Amino acid sequence: MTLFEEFRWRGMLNQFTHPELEQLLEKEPLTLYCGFDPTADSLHIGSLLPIMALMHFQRRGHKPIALVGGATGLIGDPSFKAAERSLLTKEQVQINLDGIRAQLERFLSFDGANAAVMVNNGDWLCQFPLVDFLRDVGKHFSVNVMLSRESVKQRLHDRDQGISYTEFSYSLLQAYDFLHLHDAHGCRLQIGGSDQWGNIVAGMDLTRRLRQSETFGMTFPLITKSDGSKFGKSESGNIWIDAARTSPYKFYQFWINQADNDTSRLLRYFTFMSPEEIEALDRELTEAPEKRTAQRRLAEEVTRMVHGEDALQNAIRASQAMFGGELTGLDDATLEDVFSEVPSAEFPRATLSGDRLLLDVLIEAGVFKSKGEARRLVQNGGLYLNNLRIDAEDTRLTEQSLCSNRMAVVRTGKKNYHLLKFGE
Ligand code: 383
Repeated sequence: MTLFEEFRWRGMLNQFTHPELEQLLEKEPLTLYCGFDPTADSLHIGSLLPIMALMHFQRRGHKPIALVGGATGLIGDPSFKAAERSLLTKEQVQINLDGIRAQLERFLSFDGANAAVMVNNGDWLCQFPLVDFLRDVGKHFSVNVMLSRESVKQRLHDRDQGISYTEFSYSLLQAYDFLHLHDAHGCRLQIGGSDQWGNIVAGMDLTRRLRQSETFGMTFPLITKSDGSKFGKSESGNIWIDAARTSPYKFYQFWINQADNDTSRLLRYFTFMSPEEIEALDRELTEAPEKRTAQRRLAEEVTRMVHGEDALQNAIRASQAMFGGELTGLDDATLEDVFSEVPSAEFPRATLSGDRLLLDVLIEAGVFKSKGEARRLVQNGGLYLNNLRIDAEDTRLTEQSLCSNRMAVVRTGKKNYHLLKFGE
């Protein structure tokens, strides 16, 4: 299977500039790039598909360049954006850049024959003399062509929004990057989401004009939410790569909760599993959807790739916590995360001294209205502390009642949870 065939099978191919690219990629190693603007201090899963693509290229022996937009991040790409963005401060762009650079490094290999390269377009754009730029670069762009680009159409027709000269110039900067990487690294292909088509073609045109050199472009579909909308970095509901923004548990939950009819597509996009394996999971999805085998596998693969094996195992255990699973070994933060939606109550640490009856504390916490109600539940075997059944009505709370540093999890019946938190 050629790389193109694989991309096609995975549904990752949107548009490409030259049909001969398919054969070229089988013949010789090619240097290619994809750019990421530091508009936030973390990437989100909207950027994960181009990252997967870079990884596919690298696995096949091609050389990927990941570009971070230290310069373009100061301007803001208007492509398919409904409104002008507010400028980020230079300090913020630097912070964001450090964040996403560290994330990108995790996905690519920086040694070996086709080692990946990380570059920052601030290194060549920020010192570019303005008049030289207008003479040497700007002269090759037709405003007429730029005005006809699909990616800015909405902004030109919508008088309320409009577009500043700053954002309108963006595609010149990205176009110059392609030329620069062509010269400095022999880069011949730029990839990106379908929103990047106009910017990619602009760079190819510039390189053709100034170097008489043919370069290539390829785009991938934009990831859409189940309601059809785009995953943008500044829109709410983003799933971030940064564990501090989206915990590995929430990340894992996001994937495991995918609808049956989205899962086949997501397995193809976001895992490196073989067609045989994925087609076997497709069959599971139609024959035994209630098992959710495909979703579980999807969640495992992506969480492992993004957060590593330990975080994955923690997320799996955390996910079982809600279903009566073992709770020991989960830390305070994870428990807080898992039980963020259940009622909770806070008590001083002294409550664990051994003087207090569990049932009294649970009445105080609002779990039970009366002692009678509490006793009946214990007699019926329906009260659990840390998912272990409580058999004795006179059980006392002690330090051993905790399942992490300061939490205890109470369950009444099959799945009614309460979280008890104790002072440090
Ligand atoms: C900057 C300078 C270049 C080449 C590319 C860029 C960034 C590009 C852009 N990309 C998006 C971003 O950074 O704005 N102008 O948020 C997103 N990408 C990738 C992919 C995507 C695009 O980072 O479609 C989704 O993730 O291309 O929206 O020389």
